This record gives sequence, C-alpha cells and structure tokens, in this order.
Amino acid sequence: MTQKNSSHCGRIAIVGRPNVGKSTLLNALVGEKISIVSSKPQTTRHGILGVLNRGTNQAIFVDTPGIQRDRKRLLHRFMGRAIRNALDSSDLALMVVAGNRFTREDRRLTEMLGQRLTRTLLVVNKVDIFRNKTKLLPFLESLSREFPFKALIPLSALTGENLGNLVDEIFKGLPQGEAIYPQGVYTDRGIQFRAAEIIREKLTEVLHQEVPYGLTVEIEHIEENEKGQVVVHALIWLERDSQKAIAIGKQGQVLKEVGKSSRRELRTLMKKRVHLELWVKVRRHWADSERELKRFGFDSL
Ligand SMILES: Nc1nc2c(ncn2[C@@H]2O[C@H](COP(=O)(O)OP(=O)(O)OP(=O)(O)O)[C@@H](O)[C@H]2O)c(=O)[nH]1
Ligand SMILES: [Mg+2]
Repeated sequence: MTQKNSSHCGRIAIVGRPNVGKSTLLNALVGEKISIVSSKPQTTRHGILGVLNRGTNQAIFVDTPGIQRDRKRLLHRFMGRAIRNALDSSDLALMVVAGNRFTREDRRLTEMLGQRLTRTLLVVNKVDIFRNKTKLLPFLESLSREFPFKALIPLSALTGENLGNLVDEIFKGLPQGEAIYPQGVYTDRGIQFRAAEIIREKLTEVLHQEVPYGLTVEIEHIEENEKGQVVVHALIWLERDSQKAIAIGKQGQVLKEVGKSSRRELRTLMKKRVHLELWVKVRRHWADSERELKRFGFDSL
C-alpha cells in the first residue's frame, strides 16, 4: 500500500554527440523552450535543467553540451565537465543518437558510460527522416545485442513521434522520492541567462561558419522603462576584431536580423514588449581564460 502511494523523483542526464537533437528532446519532454537549438554543432555549452511532472512524480532532466574530443580550449574543458557532472548526479541517462548512424564518437561515449549503460536509455532520434521505419530494425537489434542498454527507443523529438514511450520508460525507472522542484517550475535558470542564450541561438545560426566558438553573449542589465517595455542591454563578445564586421554585417544587417528574431522570442519569454540593445565587443581569448569564463556564467572546473 505504502509502495503504491509513494512518489518517484530522479535526475536524468541527456548526453550524446553534438547536433543529434539533445536540446530539442529536452524541450519536447518538458513542453517548453528551455534549451537553445540550432542546426550547428556545439550549441549547448552548459548543463541545462528541465523539469517534467506526472502526478506527484518528477523527472529532472539535464541537457548537456555535445560530447567532443577537442580539449585544447578551456571552454571545451568546461563543457566536458558539465557532461561529467550531469552523469555523476543522475539516476538515469538518455544517450541520444541520430537516425541509423552509430559513429566512433558514439562508441566512445558508450565506453565513458561503462557501468551506467544498464541505467541508460538509448534514444534513436530523428526517425521522421525515414519513410520506411522497418529499415531501423536491424540497427536497433544489433545495438541491443552489443550493449546492455535498459531500453532502445526510436523517436522524433521534432514531431513528438513515440515520445510518450520514452516518457513511460523514464518514469518507470525513477527511484522513490519526493519532488524537489515545486509544480510550475520547469527550469532553474534565471531570466538573464535565458535571454543571453536566446540571443546566442540566433547568432549561432548566422555566424557559426565565421565564428565557430569565439562568440558569447552577456546581459548587462534588464530594466523596465516608462513605456512599460522591458529594456534588455546585451553585449556580444567576440575574440577578434576581424569578426566584428561579420557580426554587424553590411549596414548593420546581420545585427538587425539577429535583434529582430531575438526580440520576438524574448517577448514570449518575458510576456512583455521588449526593447533590445545589442553591442558587439571584442575580448581576446575569452574562451581560454578561466576568469572570463566564470564571468560569462561557466561553473568552475
Ligand atoms: N529531422 C529532425 N531534426 C531534428 C530532430 N531533433 C532535432 N533536430 C534538428 O537537429 C539540429 C540539432 O538540434 P539540437 O537540439 O540543437 O541538437 P543538440 O544535440 O542539442 O546539439 P549540441 O547542443 O550542439 O550538442 C537542429 O537543427 C534540430 O532542429 C528530429 O527529431 N528530427
Ligand atoms: Mg544542445
């Protein structure tokens, strides 16, 4: 009887290669845009928490940066640390792969998961790209023969296809415990962080080619003006002077577009009219400086 009435609550790390759809999956699971998404790899840089309640049961997800081998830059080491932290504090893991590809990097991740594989659900994402889904069966069978995953779940984070099955599996696997976050709270990140991320998402989509990692966004302050608008002052930090002209664009066109799409989304987030001030600045080697990274909100190594 007590068994039946008790609640379940647990943490689930979402891990995988860059660009396989981890953040899209987090947003689909929680039903809110919490983690930024782009078609470019290495979009997520921090552990991003998202909460899903089902009755009195609670699943606490942590989206993580795409796992990669480049460890030369301090920024990448901070990103690697976010992945390990998420795994170390989780009860379950979702390892995400895309389509029917299982690469060398995916294999390396299974090695890193090691003993945790029996507590890992393999999410085969992006199945919407297959018209004939039976083609996936041999892929799923061979993976389940090779690795002791708790379950393998093909789905589409984009269309929501088969997402319900994953949610069922997750809630089945959570340990007993009371909910940690109150109802209605779906992330632990504040408005400044989320606003900076929204602007970074828009910039990443247009600038990734030219400024792959050297760009970050800092919110200087947010205030309300006499017109009832929320005024957001944001700084776009780049590593080199030569990147500045690219970020601004001819006659400020790039910045204008980024401002427009950011403002639209900030308005949804803040539920108020938004005035956005964007300034482009250069700080050399910020991605290699511990002090700068901390200032930009990265947790210490
Ligand atoms: N077709 C299809 N595309 C998807 C699906 N899920 C995500 N995508 C796309 O894949 C791209 C990467 O998605 P993200 O969610 O940013 O991927 P990520 O794994 O979080 O990437 P990093 O943060 O860089 O590690 C985006 O263009 C998404 O729209 C899916 O189920 N189907
Ligand atoms: Mg991501």
